[in-house]
Order: sequence, then structure tokens, then C-alpha cells
Amino acid sequence: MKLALESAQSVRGRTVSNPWVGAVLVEDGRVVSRGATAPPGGPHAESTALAGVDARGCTLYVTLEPCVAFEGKRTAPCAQAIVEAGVARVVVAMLDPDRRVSGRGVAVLREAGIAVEIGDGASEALQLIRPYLKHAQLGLPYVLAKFAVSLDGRTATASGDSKWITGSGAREHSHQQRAWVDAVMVGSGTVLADDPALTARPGGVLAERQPVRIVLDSRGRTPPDSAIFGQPGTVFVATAASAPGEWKREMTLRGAKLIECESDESGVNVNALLAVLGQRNIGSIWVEGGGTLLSSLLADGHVDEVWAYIAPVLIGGDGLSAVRALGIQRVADALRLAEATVETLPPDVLVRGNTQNWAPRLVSTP
Ligand code: AOF
Ligand code: ZN
Repeated sequence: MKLALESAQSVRGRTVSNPWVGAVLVEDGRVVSRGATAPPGGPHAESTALAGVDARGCTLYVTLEPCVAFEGKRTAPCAQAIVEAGVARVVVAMLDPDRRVSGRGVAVLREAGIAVEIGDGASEALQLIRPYLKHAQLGLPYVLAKFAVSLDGRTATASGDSKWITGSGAREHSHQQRAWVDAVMVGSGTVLADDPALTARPGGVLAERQPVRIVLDSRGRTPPDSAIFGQPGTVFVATAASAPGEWKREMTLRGAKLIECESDESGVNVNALLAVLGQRNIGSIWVEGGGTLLSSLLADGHVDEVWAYIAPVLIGGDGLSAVRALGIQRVADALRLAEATVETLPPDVLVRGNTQNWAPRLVSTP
């Protein structure tokens, strides 16, 4: 199942609006073949794993319940293909939350006499497809809030200098995350302070598929010569009707697509913007700051995961805080992350966790 989860992870975010799934076919403890979901309309993980091999008597590990036929379905049902291939046993991490499938895939397998086990790797499988689940359930993008901070929680010095707080290992790690999400988002303050390119460059190389780069800028502060322009991939500038027309024309000339949103004194209304982005099939967003954007997303309950890269360095209280004021008075009311994990990326650590603003709607095990 660990290998199946890795296969699913390798196509994470690439199969919208279909969940990313991994499958591994095993015979006598030996891996026969592996598969991962192809982009929509293409083969599912199971059918790739079953293609061209003799699966009779084998065990199939799959991160999501194999699918069954339903109206409008684009590919042949996997449960039937597994039966026809003569697989003896299927281990499923979690049931398909899609109501047209859930429970039925397992029923088809069991009716054919296949031994089915459910639940191995369930929590990992669920965590992996949370972005798909939120977009499918709420029509909103899944938001990952990333920041790199000193031990005392600062993202920059008082003068705005932030290069570099964390080491190369942590920065490489975050480039790998940029490569799987649909979009990377920042506020215009971050563009002015850091002039980031916001491209995904895992291993120092521009990824073939680039996330959409999104800047929130209600006042027209983004300079036309910013590094976000003139790179492969799409740029969205989310702005307000009141921003200067001349600046909007310049942004368009630089290739940006403008999204005009409601706004108030704190800037672009994130509720309105996220709804528009969800409709445009942006299923996941990696938000890199700054502190103002992060605090408005947190305050409005839009953040799903927090990724804090923490470096062994002290900046002091005159530095800029990673997250601006949230108005919390008691520790009991603070935002404590659930299912938090810690990874070491020496000399830094990555602490991440879920906010639980929203709960996936799941079906219970049959
Ligand atoms: C699987 N394996 O790898 C995935 C599954 O239109 P289709 O034919 O692509 O079917 C889409 C449905 O298949 C989707 O709603 C979800 O329930 C399931 N996804 N199932 O057996 C896979 N990605
Ligand atoms: Zn399928």
C-alpha cells in the first residue's frame, strides 16, 4: 500500500476532476506492476496496473475503491476489469466518496468471490486526496498556507529582507510542492518586497507544467517589470474595479489575466476570489504570503493546511510576523493544527497540519 500511495502521489493534482489513485499488483510478495491515474478520460490506476500482465491469483493494492459503471463515465469500470483479470484479493485504502461508486465497487468484487480488505493506509489515502475532495464538495480550491520563519516566528527583518531564512533543503522541498498544485498565490506586498518568480523549479529546473501564478493587488502596486511576468505559465492578477485603468492595461500587456473582484480597505475579498478560482478549475493553491494575505485567509476559514518551515535563526520582535493579527485573546481560542507532522530538512524543520475548517464527506465501511 505504501507503493500504491507513492504512485498516487506521483500524479497528485494532475487528474482534476478525477481523484489521483495508485495501484500495485503483487504476486507472492513480489511487485508485478504498478499504475497511477491518467488525466481525465485516460486509464485509471487499476487498468494500467493490469495491462499486459497475468494477474490471476494476484493481490491488488489500491488507494481508492475500484470504480463501477455509471452514466456519463468516460472509461471502462475497474471493478469489472479486476474480476475478469482473475485477481484473488484486493486491498483498498478507502471507499470512493463519489456517490455513484461508493460501496458498489467493493460489492462487485465480493460478489465475484474476491477477498476484499478495506482500511489499510486509509488516513494517508484520505490526506492525499483532500484537495480533490474539497474542490468536489465545496467548489472551492484547497488552500495550503506556506511560510518560512525564524525560530521566533519572523518571515523577514524590519527592513523587509528575507533571503534566506531557511536552507536550500527547505527551499527545494517547497519547490516540489509548487510543482503539484494548480496555483501559487501571493499578495502584492510580497511582489514588492521579494520580487519572486513563483515558478516551480524542483531540482533547480523549471517544471514542465507550471502552476498558475496569482497576485492579489487591489491598488495597482505590482510593477510591470516584476519577475512573475515573462515566465512560462499563466498569471492572474486579482484586483478591484477601483485600481488605476492605466496599470490594468499594463498588466494585460504583460500577459496577465485580470480578475476583478469585490474589495474593501484590506484589499481583494478572498471569499469572492476563491469562489471564482474554484469555478475556473483551480483545485489547489499554495499561498506563500505575505502575512496580510495569510491572516485574511485564516480569519475567513479558507486555509486547509499550514506548512511552516522553521529555521534555527533568531530575528527578533522588530521583524515581520509570518501571520498578521488574528484578534485571538486566549490560547484556548488559538488555531491549533490537527494531525500535525514534523519533518527534518536539516538544519530546518517542517511542521505541518490541518485546520479542520471543513470535513470531507465520506461513506462508512460496508
Ligand atoms: C478508480 N481508479 O484511478 C480513479 C477512480 O469518467 P471516468 O471513467 O474517468 O470515472 C471517473 C470516476 O472514477 C470518478 O468519479 C471516481 O469515482 C473514480 N475514480 N476510480 O477505480 C482511479 N481515478
Ligand atoms: Zn476505475
